Amino acid sequence: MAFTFQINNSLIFKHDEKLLAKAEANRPQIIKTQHSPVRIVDIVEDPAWLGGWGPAESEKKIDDLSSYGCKRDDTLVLDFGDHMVGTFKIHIDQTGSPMDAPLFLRLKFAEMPEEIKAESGDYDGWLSRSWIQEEFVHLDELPADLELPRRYSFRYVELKVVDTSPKWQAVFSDPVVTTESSADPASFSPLQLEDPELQKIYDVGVKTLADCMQDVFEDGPKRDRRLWLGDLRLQALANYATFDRTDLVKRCLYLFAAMTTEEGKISANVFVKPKNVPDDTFLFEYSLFFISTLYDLHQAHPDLELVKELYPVAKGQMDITLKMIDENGKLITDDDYPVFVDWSNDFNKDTAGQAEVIYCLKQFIALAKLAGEKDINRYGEALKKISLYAKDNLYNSEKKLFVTTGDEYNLGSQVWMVLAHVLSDEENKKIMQSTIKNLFPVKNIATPYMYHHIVEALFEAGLKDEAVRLMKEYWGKMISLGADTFWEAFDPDRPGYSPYGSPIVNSYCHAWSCTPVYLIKKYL
Ligand code: RAM
Repeated sequence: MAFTFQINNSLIFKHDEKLLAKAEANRPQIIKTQHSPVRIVDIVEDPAWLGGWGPAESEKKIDDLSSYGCKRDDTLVLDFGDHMVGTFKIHIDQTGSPMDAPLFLRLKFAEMPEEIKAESGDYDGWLSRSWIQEEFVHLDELPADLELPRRYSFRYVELKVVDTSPKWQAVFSDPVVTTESSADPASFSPLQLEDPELQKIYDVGVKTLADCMQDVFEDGPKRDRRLWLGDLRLQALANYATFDRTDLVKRCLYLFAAMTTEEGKISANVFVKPKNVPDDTFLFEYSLFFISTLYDLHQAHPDLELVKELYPVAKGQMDITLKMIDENGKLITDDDYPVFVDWSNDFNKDTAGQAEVIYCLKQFIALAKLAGEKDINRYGEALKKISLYAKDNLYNSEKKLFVTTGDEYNLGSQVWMVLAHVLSDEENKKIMQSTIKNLFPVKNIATPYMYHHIVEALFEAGLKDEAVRLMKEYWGKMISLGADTFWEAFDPDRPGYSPYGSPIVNSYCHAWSCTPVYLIKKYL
């Protein structure tokens, strides 16, 4: 099983106050900016857009907003012109006869037009319906300034008058969004690329990252609005290529380091509001990516003191991982501590998991050297044994592919073995060529997270043209379907797919999809 709700509420977690204080000291300042809508739109059927619904300029004009009296069932959709993360307020008055009943109003916040069209009452997915960005409000007296207390993630706001009375109409004016982000656009100069398609992908990636940079690196500002370690690793890499807020990465690392289980296992995600709480959810490689994130930070901005400070946590996690390796060097996976790789559960992840251990163990050994680890040989020996197992037992040198349990040859295994550089550069190239021949086109993969790793493996194997092609096909297609920011889930063969049973709870600004900004800067 890759991803499902885990309930481990009998676990005891540490709360290292010293490390939590450091997390607090690195809390970023949130930059707030005010925005007004640029136009009023109608959401119309349009096959070019995701879900078949797109925005069309309305006959109603935004400058005349306060001249429209709205009665029962009237709607107005405000378009803010780009993706926003922030709070919303609007002034509401009435016109006509005296107000002889309250105003009953529904407000919907949508990242994509199709969310406006989806009826929340029809939602039947397995994630909480409380994520749907919809509010019902009664106002007994008008005029009033309606200031909603929650933060939303959206471009479009639909105001629907559920009811007034036959005697009077509601009138709206001064809608304002106050956006929130810890990313300062003035802090770096975006790359200027010759290829306009790549430029667009890069720009949308930067916007995606910025909107996920809040008090922590959130995975998605609409949902889940928290710090996931697998997402953090990619966000941090994209961050070094752009806004470069090292303090924010440090804050996130301190949070994970401070709240491991008693035995030292690192959670897949943490909550920071109203207080710091680790989630009782664990994903095998997300725990390990604490090591990667620390390693990558030190690569981007060498910080020996931080490495030494957090090394014991990295070591604790590595030791837990190495206990899952058998005497032959094979990773014995555990369904209660699933290897993630991708949301799909339709492929075996044992070999990809084995490669992820190698990938992280190499980084761990580099950190161990910096931290002056005395027992370093133990880790060197482990690396040898685990790599040897992969080469001798999992690699089919005729096919130039790695196999996994059940004699299965899948994409995840090849990609992670290449990223882990288990074989030589020359062989890596052959593996990815064989992957293209035998396992492409990519099918049934719906996470930009997995696509990121496929593209990166192509680059690492020296197949630049193929990497760029896939990046354009995948991220470029989201843009052609109307993306202002990149999505949490997208399967180009099934654009309407949601891993949750309904796209209404999908997140259309999701950090793990912002990585073209890193890939473009690093490899092109
Ligand atoms: C979802 C979120 C998150 C991801 C996990 C595994 O809940 O999208 O970003 O890391 O899955």
